[in-house]
Amino acid sequence: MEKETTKPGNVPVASYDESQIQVLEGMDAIRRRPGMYIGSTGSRGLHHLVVEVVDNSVDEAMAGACTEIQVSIGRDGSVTVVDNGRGFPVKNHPQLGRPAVEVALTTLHAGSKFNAGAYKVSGGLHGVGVTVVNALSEFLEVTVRRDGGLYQQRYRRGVPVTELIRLGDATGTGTIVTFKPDPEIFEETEFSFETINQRLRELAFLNRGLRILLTDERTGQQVDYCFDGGIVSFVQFLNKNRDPLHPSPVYCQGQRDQIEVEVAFQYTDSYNELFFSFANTIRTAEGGTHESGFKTALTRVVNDYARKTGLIKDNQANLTGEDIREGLTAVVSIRLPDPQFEGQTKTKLGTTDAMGAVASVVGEQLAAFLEENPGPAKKMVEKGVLAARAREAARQARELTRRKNALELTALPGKLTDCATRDPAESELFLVEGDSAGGNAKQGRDRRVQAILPLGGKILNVEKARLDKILNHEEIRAIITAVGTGILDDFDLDRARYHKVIIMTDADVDGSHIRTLLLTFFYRYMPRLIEAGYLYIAQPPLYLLRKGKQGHYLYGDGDLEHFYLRHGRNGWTVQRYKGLGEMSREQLWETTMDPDRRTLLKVSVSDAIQADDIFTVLMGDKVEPRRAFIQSNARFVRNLDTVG
Ligand code: 0RA
Repeated sequence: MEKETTKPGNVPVASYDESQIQVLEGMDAIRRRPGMYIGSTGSRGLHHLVVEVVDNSVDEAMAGACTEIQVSIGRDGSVTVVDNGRGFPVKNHPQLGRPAVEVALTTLHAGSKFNAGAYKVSGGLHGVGVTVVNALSEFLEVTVRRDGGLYQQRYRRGVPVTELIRLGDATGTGTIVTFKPDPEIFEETEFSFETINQRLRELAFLNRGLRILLTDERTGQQVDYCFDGGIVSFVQFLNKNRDPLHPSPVYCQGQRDQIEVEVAFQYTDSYNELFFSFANTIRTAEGGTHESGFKTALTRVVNDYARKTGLIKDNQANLTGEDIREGLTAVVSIRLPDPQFEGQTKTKLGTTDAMGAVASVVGEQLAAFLEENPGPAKKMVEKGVLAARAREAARQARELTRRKNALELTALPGKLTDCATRDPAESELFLVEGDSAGGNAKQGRDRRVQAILPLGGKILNVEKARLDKILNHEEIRAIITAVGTGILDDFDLDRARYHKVIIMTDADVDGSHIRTLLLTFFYRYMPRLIEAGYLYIAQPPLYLLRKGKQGHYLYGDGDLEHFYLRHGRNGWTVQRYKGLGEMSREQLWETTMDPDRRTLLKVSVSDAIQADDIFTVLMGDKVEPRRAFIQSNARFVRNLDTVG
């Protein structure tokens, strides 16, 4: 890099040619290693570009300078983001002699904002800024209304192809960015309405009163968000398929030093905890200090209240945090300058002061709320007391699920036919529907690396049961012991006995029901097993076609039609497999179990809210949403985001 001369009286030395060379080099660096800046060049990285651009507009909203953001997905594969913020500055950068907007879009770490101290999304977690979007776009066009004019500039793969042109006069301020991700860089260039929609909805909840519109010009689909209730609306939205224990969410809000704190929560009759936390609107999936601050304050204040009112007696132990959070849906959102992110995925807030700030705001305001609202207060405490009782009952059952020493190896379920190897990395556990299919699988398997656990009886619906009942259920206990990791807080991925746990059920209604029950169980009790990529769904064939010595398996629903179109019906006989039990052990091996020939779907949960919705609706108490959901049940596995 050329050094700038900053001695007083000196004219900046960088000529246009020089800075252009630097831009070319900078863009080239980003394009050569895109993964370093956006994580991946698949669908995730592609959508990351949209987030980067929108975050700049959200920063304007957080600065109080923007009230509306419009996003549209174009038919040509582009995305346009329009805001009514202050607009990118257009005046020449004092040292570089180029328009500030051009500098911001062509220089890494130019820091799109020069105003220190403001709460920022951009430059936060992702932090790569709009320069990276520019570099990775076939074209990008920025249009600015500012200083009484309308300005525009175009770039190709990050390099300016026009000057910043003043198109004419304009009133007001704002920015429009249109970009088209470069197919030379991205393997996947098709935007998902749902993915963008989810993030924009979340942003609208987190920025009370900010209007966010999304239009998909490919389909005409459109949404328009503006939540005057902010995160209170967020909690109500999360609870839309649950039954709340008190009419409206509790809301606490305040500021301690530089940290703004907002918390909203509401109890429901479910047994799950649903918790979302954010720092500067960035989702902190791994939690952190703000989450700890909330949990500590909640536990302390609820226990204090319960003692004071006699709901727990002097000789009784305090409720634990886990007890108190049963059925809790909560959103914690804080804003702070310069947040520190830690953890494996950099989604854990590390800023120490956030703990005290949240604990102080919640401690003070929740205590007041409980005093003033004895009805809801009693419901919250009673829920915790019931959870505590269930926990006590569960304790013994739970001990059984721990596998810490060799002795407990003998406690492996009797129905498990284990594999020979003791190396989890190459071990696979098949959870097989039905004893007869289990028998075939046992005989057909590769006994060195494949273990079989047949599931005979009914699988319990974990969505409708407390922990003690779940842990007393034979099939579930067998699964927990076989997998070896433990569950919930006892979960330890390092104890996994298999790095592939494969659900193998019939391709019929019962089979899909059992699969859903199992997925629900894993999602609620071993979510990190899913995150680790250890959970799979086997794909048994639906049809066997035969003609003389030829045989052909078909796996998809539409495949039969497709096959006939290609080969004609002539002489082929069709056998439809209704269940795994109808296949011989050789057939089961060659179609579904043989690592060299099978297809497995890996289960992944890309969106926690959507996954929660699916399980609450499918497995919960409310009938009407379930009926509506099942009508579009074909989308189920796709919604779970299973990938091949
Ligand atoms: C730099 C400084 C200022 C605003 C922006 C950039 C800005 C960037 C984007 C990107 C999309 N929308 C945007 N809106 C604003 C602040 C300028 C001032 O203080 O007036």
